[in-house]
Amino acid sequence: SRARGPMVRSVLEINKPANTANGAGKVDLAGEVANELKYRLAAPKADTDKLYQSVAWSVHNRLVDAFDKTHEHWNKEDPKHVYYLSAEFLMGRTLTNAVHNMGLQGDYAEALKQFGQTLEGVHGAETDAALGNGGLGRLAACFLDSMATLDLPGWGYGIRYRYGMFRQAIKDGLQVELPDYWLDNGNPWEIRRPETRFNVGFYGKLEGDKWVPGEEVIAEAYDVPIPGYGTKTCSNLRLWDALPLVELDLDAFNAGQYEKAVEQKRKADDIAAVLYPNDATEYGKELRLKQQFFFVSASLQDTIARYLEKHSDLAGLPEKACFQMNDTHPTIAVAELMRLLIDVHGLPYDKAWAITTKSLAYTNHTVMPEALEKWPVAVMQKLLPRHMQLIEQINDAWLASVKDHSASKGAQLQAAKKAEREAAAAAAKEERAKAAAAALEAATTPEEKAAAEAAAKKAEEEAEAALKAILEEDAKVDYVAEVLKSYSIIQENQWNKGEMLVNMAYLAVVGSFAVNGVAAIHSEIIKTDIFPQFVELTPEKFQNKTNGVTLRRWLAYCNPELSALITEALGTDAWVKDATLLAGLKPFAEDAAFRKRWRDVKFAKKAALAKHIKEVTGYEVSTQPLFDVQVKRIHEYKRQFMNAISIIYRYKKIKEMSPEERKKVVPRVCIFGGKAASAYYMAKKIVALVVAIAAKVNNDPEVGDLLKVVFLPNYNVSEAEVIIPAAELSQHISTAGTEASGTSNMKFALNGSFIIGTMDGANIEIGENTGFENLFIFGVQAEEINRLREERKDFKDYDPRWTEALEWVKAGAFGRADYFDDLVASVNDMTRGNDWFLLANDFASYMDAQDEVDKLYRDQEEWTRRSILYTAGNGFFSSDRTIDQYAKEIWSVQPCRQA
Ligand code: NBY
Repeated sequence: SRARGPMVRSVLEINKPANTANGAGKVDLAGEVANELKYRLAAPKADTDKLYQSVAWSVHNRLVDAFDKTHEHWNKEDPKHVYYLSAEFLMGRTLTNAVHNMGLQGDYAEALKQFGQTLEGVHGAETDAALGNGGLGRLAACFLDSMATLDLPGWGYGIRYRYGMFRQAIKDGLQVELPDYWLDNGNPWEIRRPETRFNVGFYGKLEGDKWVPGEEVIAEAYDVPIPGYGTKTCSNLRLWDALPLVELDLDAFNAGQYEKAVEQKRKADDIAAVLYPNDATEYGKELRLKQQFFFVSASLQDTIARYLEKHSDLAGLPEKACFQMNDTHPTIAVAELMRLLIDVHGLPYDKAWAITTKSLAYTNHTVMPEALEKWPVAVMQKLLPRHMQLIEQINDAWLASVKDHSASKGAQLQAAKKAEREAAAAAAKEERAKAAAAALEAATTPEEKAAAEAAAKKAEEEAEAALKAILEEDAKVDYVAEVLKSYSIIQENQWNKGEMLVNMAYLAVVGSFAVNGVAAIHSEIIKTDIFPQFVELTPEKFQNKTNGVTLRRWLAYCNPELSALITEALGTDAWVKDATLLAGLKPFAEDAAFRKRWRDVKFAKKAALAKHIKEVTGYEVSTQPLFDVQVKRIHEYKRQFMNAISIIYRYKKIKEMSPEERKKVVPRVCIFGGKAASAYYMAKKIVALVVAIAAKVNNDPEVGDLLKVVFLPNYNVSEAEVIIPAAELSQHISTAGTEASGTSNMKFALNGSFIIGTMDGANIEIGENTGFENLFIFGVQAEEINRLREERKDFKDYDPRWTEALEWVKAGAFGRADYFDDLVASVNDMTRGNDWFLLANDFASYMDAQDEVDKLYRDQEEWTRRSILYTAGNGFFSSDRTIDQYAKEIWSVQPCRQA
């Protein structure tokens, strides 16, 4: 846990009698905090930790009030709700956000004065709630904030993991993973609901259609109140904990079978124990499917139970509830909703299917084939036999419905193939005729002429026979069956013939009324590359909802200095709720005095980050250089390695320069952060390389402030809140077509940071909003990737800068040459690796873009002018806009606000 702060004041001085309300009917917050300190925590000393907890518990009370009023109102009005089903919610800290959203910052600041403390002072004592991996989980958290702010009746549903995302530390230059004990000091932000419990079954057998589970656990609800900004609305994130039906089997215990006595408890404990720390795949892991089914089943049972308190006919469910499935992780909901409607509530299959497909919607977050979940039928059959049976039934009905379409499409394909073969044959025939004529022409003797004629005739006969054979082979191909297969939810594993898999994305598409991608380019790619056959049938199902981020956390609260400046310039703080107002900053970009103040704020944020860097890494960095940041999960497709190689080249050049030349260098601090999945071999090597570069460069007296490299360990929401406001340049350099959207790019842009990036994900829309002339765009476009990957096998066109830097790593300039060998080979040795993500290919244009960055940074007035345009131009990326679109275009959910 965090370092303890200094002791503030003796509790005796502040422990006034606990009165809860003062004369004006206002709650006496200081008294309440003192009460929490004394009675809930029984704390003898008001140190920073204890004071944080006391304040948090006091805020908890305010949240409960707001929560109860909101739900009373919604209960009375009975509006349609959206339920955001997500295996991940990356909430970060709550105190500052809750206090500000509820407008209580002044009151709590006042209360804390009596303890000699400030809100900022206790903020750091809170542990992050890191129940997510990266962008997908954080998006879910931003969405909750916007839903509440827009007064939309909606809840999040997920799992109360006892251990969230692992804590990353660097030991001997390598990443090590430590467990995240986030619940150690209790959790003031949740309300346990022992009265809200549902049973969830697993395994067992089928007796006809009847499922007799072999194992059962209890799902128990914990509610996390979600206060909206500038509204009384306080919605809910309901997280499920897993409990055993029987905690202790006393008979077994008494018989001395101690393991067996607690077996049920251990099994239940496993379900809600850990978040899978992989942001790409967890192929085939039974416990993961167990987690998914566990929270989906509990959430659906809970919703149906609440629906039935007010309504009797489940046919009306789609008018009252919409379930948004966050990626494929909760898509077992398709089968579970069917099961609940048919097996538990006695509906016929067709009616159940109509309800299901009107209630579910699916968001896709990835095009990486390995990240589209496919569950082995064998695993599904064992863990969820009834669901497997239903999925087969769903698939059969689905395939029957596309039979006619497949027949005509198959016939078309067959005819097209035949025409293609015949056209090719005709062209070849023409070629042969020309060659034969030439041979005849060249023949001088009658013997030669005869031989030429015979050869031509033979070639002709052979070609005709070959065509006939090919056409016969083609005729044997069952095109109709091939087309039908392309629609099947159950398919053979292409890497492991014979193994059958359930394609969860296909199940989601078939079971949903809407499917969306998360940025414009991504929504197009899923239509052309991932689900083209489904688009043919129901184009209207496919939508785009470009991601957004909450401006409360990611601008107003993490950058109060910039916020104050914006509010002053615009003459209002209404931009916090209506981000389009940020456009009003544009004219200020032309105002030199304003630019100076803008720079001063950035400078202050850089100073705060420099201090943080010193505290956690020991490295001392100046606040003068350009702060260049790449923070995100470590992945080959995100290409941190390319960034690292460019830094190595920069370093090498600086060392080779004369003192005169060095004076012209634009100094940089290159900052990295991000976790590598524990089993991701290459990602871990990338972390190690960056750490090694930092160790060498930062201790090289020849380089001094011209270049510093920092790897900030344990990148998480709270780290991001310190890093993003301080960035001047941020890197979003994924291979075009691989990053679905990205959301940190939006946060950086809103905080006035430039973007160096590829034409990928939301970078493109940020370019459209900021003006592409203000971004540093490089690299190939998504449409070229397939061709280039084909050609990469004989790629030789290495930029000399690339080769020079890589040779240096290979030669051991950063130590561990053997350890880095596979990493280097992955991008630079076409026989071992194959540079799948095209680092070598894009390197030259990346370096050129970096030169442009340096050039512009030398002109601080122009740099600042454009930095202002980033903030002014990107109000579009508020998650309020995104959620408004979801509500109107997918959910059909209306605001329900208390007077
Ligand atoms: O979702 C991210 C995308 O990479 C990013 O481009 C996008 O902006 C963001 C929000 O739409 N995806 C992501 O974060 N995915 C995961 O974290 C994830 C986690 C687990 C698994 C797969 C993906 N899994 O299969 O276990």
